[in-house]
Amino acid sequence: IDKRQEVKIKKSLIPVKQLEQSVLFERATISLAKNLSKSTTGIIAEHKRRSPSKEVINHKLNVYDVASGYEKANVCGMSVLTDGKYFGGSLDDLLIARASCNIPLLRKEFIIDSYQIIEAKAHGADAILLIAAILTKDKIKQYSELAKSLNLDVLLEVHNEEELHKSIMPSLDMIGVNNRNLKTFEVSLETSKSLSSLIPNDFVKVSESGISAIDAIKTLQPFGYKGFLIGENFMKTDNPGANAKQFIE
Ligand code: IGP
Repeated sequence: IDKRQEVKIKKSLIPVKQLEQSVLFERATISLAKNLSKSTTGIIAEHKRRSPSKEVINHKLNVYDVASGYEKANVCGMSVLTDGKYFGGSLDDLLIARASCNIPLLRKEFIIDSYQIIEAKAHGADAILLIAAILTKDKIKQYSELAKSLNLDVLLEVHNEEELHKSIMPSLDMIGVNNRNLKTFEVSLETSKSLSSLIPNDFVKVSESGISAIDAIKTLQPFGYKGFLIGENFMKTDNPGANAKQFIE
């Protein structure tokens, strides 16, 4: 090999037919939305190494330990960042999480193509995230209906009233309000509070980001929130599972 020559290995996509024939594609999924609606604490615990707002959250832990720790803590589900560019995650993380626990897994990704939904199922996901800020109403409908046909739950993420109004449709299971402003990265629980009454009761309400204390959950529950998506607060510690457990007991 000529060392001066930079060799770029492009990861080739697995054909859809092959994904559909994988063992995990046949797996019976577990409903994250149902788990949340039955729970009193409703924690969705995230695996996140880094983020655009924080270069190092945790680069030391392996996904196996994090996933089994979360399962032991009795969380309702786990969110696995598969985006590499901004969050340092991968589809391998999702596969390893699947092999490590039996709780519902959410594929946390910027979904902009139906391929990623089939890919999610074939890598062991139980639920997908759709982000209203980057999708048209038609795409939200198309992707959520595809997910439902594969028995995947859909969490639709909004930041404001406009995104919420364009998105409400029967093919969604959960509506998540992201407390983090995508432009400034600032977090405010007021976002969850102010949008709560606009979310119809047939969806499981989830509050996302910036939750760092049980008090925040207690504050948001009266607004109808059943799910709480927590990443950094757990991941910045050496033992995310043990930390999550403190939120539950
Ligand atoms: C978790 P936090 O502040 O607890 O680490 O946030 C989760 O809400 C956040 O990672 C997130 C996210 C997203 C990441 C919410 N929506 C969309 C990537 C893409």
